[in-house]
Amino acid sequence: MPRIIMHVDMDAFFASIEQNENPEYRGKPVIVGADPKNGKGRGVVSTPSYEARKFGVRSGMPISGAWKLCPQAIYLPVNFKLYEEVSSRIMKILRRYAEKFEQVSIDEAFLDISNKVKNFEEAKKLAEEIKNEIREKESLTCSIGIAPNKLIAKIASGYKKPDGLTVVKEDEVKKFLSPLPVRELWGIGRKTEQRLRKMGIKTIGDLAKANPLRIVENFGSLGAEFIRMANGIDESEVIEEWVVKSVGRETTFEEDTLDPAIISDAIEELSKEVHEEILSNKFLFKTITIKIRYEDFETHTHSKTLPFATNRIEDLIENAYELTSPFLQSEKKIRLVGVRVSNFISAEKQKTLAKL
Ligand code: TTP
Ligand code: MG
Repeated sequence: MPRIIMHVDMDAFFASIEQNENPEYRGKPVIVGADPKNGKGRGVVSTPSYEARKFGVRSGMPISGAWKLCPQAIYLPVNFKLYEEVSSRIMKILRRYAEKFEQVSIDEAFLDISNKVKNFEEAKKLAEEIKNEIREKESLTCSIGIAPNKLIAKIASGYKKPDGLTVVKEDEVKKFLSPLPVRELWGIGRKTEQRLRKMGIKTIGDLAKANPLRIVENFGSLGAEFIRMANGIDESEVIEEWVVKSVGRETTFEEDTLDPAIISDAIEELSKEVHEEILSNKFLFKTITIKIRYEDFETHTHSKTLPFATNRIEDLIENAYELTSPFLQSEKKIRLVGVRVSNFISAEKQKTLAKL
C-alpha cells in the first residue's frame, strides 16, 4: 500500500521561541547557546535565528566563532524548560492530525496520514492547516515535507526553510533526490561522504547509478542500505512512542559518548532488563526497536521485525546491536539509548503451536 508521510520541523526553534518571549528581538540576529564572554567563551551555538545565519553562524559551531562572525547578535542562554513546554504543546497539535505519530526530537515529528487523506493534494492542504494552526496558537513557523516514506519526507522538510512546504510524490522521488548531496541520506556523515567522493560519488543520483557490488565491497551491509536509500526506498514505519503492548528500557549516559564499548555495554544491559521482564510475563516478541538520542536531542528509533517469535536473549542483543551500529557513524555524540520489544504472543500459545 502506498503511504503518505509528513515530516514537520520547526524553524530555528529555540531562537524563534526567544524572539516570541522578547518581541524586541524579532528581526534581529539572536544566538542561543553558551556564553560568548566577549569572544573568549567556551561551548557551542545551540541555534542561531535566521537573521544570525545570514552572517554564517550555524548550530554546533564554537560560540567564540559565532562571536567573530556576528558580535552584535543578542546572545542568550539555553532555556530548555521553556522550549520543552512549547514543544509539548506543538506535539499535541500535530498528534491530532495523524493516524500514527512519532516525535523524533524536541522540534520534529513524523505523521502517517495515509488514511487521513486521499492523495498528495489533500495532504498539502492538511499541511497548510497545520502550519496555520501552529502560527496562530504559538506564533511560530515550521517547515513540512510530504512524501511516500520517512526518509524522503525528512529530506523534503529541510528542502525549503524557513516556512517551507515541499511535496514529493512517488513518481517525483528519483528526480528530487538525484541532485542532492549524499550527505542528506541517513547514516552518511562527513567520513562516509569523503570516502564516497573518492570513488567519484557526490550526489544521491551518482550513488543510485553506482555499481552496487562496489558499494557493498566498501561499506558492507550498510552499503546495501545506502543504495536502497539512494533509490528512494525506505520502509521504516512511523512508530508511536507508547505502543501499549511493549516492554522497554532506556538510559541516559553520564557523559555524551561515541565509544562503541560503552554503547554496546548499555545495549546489553538494557536488553537483559527487558528480557527479564518478558520472561516473567511469559511473552515471546517479534519486533525489536532501538532508540538513539544524540547530544543535540535529535532522536531516532529503528525497528526490526523477526520472521519468528522469540524470547532468546541472544536474538534481542544481536538485533539491538545491528540496529544501533549505523548511528555510531555519526559525528554527534550519543546521549541516550533505549531498547524495546513488542509484537508479543503468549509463550503458552506458541508452545502448543510449535512445541517449543
Ligand atoms: P534543528 O531543527 O536542527 O534546528 P532549528 O530548529 O534551530 O533550525 P531549522 O530551521 O534549521 O530547523 O534543531 C532543533 C533545536 O535543537 C534547535 O532549535 C536547537 C537544538 N539544537 C542544538 O541545541 N544543537 C544543535 O547542534 C542542533 C542542530 C540543534
Ligand atoms: Mg528545526
